[in-house]
Amino acid sequence: MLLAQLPTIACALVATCISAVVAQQDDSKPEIKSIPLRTHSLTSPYLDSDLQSRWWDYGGDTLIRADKYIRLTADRPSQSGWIFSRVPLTATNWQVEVEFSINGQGSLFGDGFAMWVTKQRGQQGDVFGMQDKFEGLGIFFDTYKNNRPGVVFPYVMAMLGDGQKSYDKHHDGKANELAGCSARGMRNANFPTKARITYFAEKSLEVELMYKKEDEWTSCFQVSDVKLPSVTYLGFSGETGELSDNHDIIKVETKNLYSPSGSTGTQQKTNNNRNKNMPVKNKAGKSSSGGGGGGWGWFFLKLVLFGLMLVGAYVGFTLYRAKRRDRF
Ligand SMILES: [Ca+2]
Repeated sequence: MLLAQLPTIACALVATCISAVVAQQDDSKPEIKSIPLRTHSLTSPYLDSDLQSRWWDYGGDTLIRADKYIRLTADRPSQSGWIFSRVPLTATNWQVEVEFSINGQGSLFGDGFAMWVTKQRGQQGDVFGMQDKFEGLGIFFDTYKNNRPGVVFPYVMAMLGDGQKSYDKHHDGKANELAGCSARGMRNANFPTKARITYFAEKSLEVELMYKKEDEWTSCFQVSDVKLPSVTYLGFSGETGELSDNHDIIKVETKNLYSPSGSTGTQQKTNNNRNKNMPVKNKAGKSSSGGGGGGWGWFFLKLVLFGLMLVGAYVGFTLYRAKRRDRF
């Protein structure tokens, strides 16, 4: 009886496995998962009982009000403050979501604040409070238009520093701009303003902003082939000149991004093997995955073969038993 059903069972098994393989292959966009990075996040009350932070250093005019904000600059002239992570950002791919507030009394105001993912940390200077000729990524939330005709301010822009290039302050960074967008309404908004920065190593950098209304994200820009130094710290800084504003960081949520199948690169990096598991975009624009290729497809193929082997063994055994029975 069971012997008669065997072909049906075998077919069902094979069909199930094949459909599983097909389903896996159809899923071309890899699923991205995330793990919060406590070491690079900031949330009220920001400080521990010793008025210190285990994971962050801060300096200059930065003032922390435990129930409210990290104030990089107050609404006073010639202020400059910063806060930087103590340990390097070890995720290969990451996302930083920062809630901030730029607010003040004046109808003329400036200069703005910056987010940094740089080799340097906490070195004061005149690029939104940090030193020029940095190495890595600077994202500038520029509220004062020095000289950029035809561009609406506030303006958000990214610059990749190589340790040599200068930030062109007199033209609001135009000379070395990677990408940027205008964000009118970002200052003195009556809801939480946010920025979300997503980086896939050597693949893409995206900046999204929330400044038009609450819970509405606007894409500022997305650029490809961005490569950051292997050791970087996450930081924020702000600066005022003759004109001023409060530049407040309210909350920072940093996540390590990874793909469970391993196709987007996972886990942590060390200085040397940072991108070992990354699909690297080659010049032809195709992705090639280093090692561990085919994963699920192979697994199901092996499963099918194993299933067929079991079915074969069972058929053989049943035939053998039937023959033995015939003999007696
Ligand atoms: Ca400016």
